[in-house]
Amino acid sequence: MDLRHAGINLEDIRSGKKTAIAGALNLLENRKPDESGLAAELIEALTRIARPRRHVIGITGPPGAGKSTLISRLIREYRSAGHGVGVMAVDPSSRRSGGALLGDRARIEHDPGDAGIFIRSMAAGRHLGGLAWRTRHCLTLLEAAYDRILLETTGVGQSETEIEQVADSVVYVVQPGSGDSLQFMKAGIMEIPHILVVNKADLKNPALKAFHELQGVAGLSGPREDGWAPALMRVSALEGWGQEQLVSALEAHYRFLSAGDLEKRRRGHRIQWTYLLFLERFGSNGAERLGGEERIFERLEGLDVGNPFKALNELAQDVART
Ligand SMILES: Nc1nc2c(ncn2[C@@H]2O[C@H](COP(=O)(O)OP(=O)(O)O)[C@@H](O)[C@H]2O)c(=O)[nH]1
Ligand SMILES: [Mg+2]
Repeated sequence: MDLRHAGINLEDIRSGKKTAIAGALNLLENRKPDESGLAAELIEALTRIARPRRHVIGITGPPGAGKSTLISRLIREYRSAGHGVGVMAVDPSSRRSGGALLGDRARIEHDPGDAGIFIRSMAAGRHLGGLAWRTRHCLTLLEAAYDRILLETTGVGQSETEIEQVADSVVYVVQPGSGDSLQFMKAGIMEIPHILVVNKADLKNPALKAFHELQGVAGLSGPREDGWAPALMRVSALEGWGQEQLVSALEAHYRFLSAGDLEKRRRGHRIQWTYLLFLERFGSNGAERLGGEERIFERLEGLDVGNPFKALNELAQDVART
């Protein structure tokens, strides 16, 4: 079976036809990497037609910090600047109950009739373990159809480092009045976000306090290894102010990356992705047969990882030779 027979139309995907994108997403989400070559073929084709000026933006932070509300604001900013926007929201399966400061979960607001937006929610719980490569497959699809791609993940545990492995730029949304974020920052995650947003600045004092504390942490942690100076700002996603500043900071970071390490960073992401596919297919036994994680990454450094499935085949041959 080929893509056309599977009902996949690349032209329609590229031009943002929602039914075409939804169909391709279903194919990518439901197929395991070792099932037929169809998903591999689709990824290959999508990689070829990826938008050259695309920007993949990860938005993370604790539950209730206002990420979805902020994304609704970003969508409006990007749409009025003429960008197409693809959004993927990975929801943790268990909802933490609100409290006055948290409130209820907001939906991402958008005009469903707008052809320039696509929003997909994924429950993290349903896909335990497989989430990592599924996220990448779906992002690759959005990268073919839109030039601004937003990925919402909840910043608990592993997800900060995970988002670092898929996004060009990482935004951390701070929940004022919760010590959590600060603890995270102090624990060394400061290296991950390129932009720190204290949301709910309409709440005045708690937001100001969080802002000043973060300024302190940023001052202490010194310059980042990559030379980027993290941007720190206050916004109110609810009242709708500050998001222009966030967009400017994101554009500045994209220019910074484009002039430097963007391609290198994306290649690193694909190496990571190939490794995840490898683990899915061969498990930790397979990894041991090839001499362990570090050796596999060394091997991947030398391979063309433009299409992770092709690189995976190379590794599969290595395994067959052991
Ligand atoms: N006061 C205030 N509340 C906000 C703001 N942004 C979001 N909220 C509220 O915080 C709650 C959680 O927002 P949501 O966007 O779902 O947070 P997420 O879990 O990080 O995606 C909702 O009740 C929002 O209305 C803000 O800027 N100010
Ligand atoms: Mg949310």
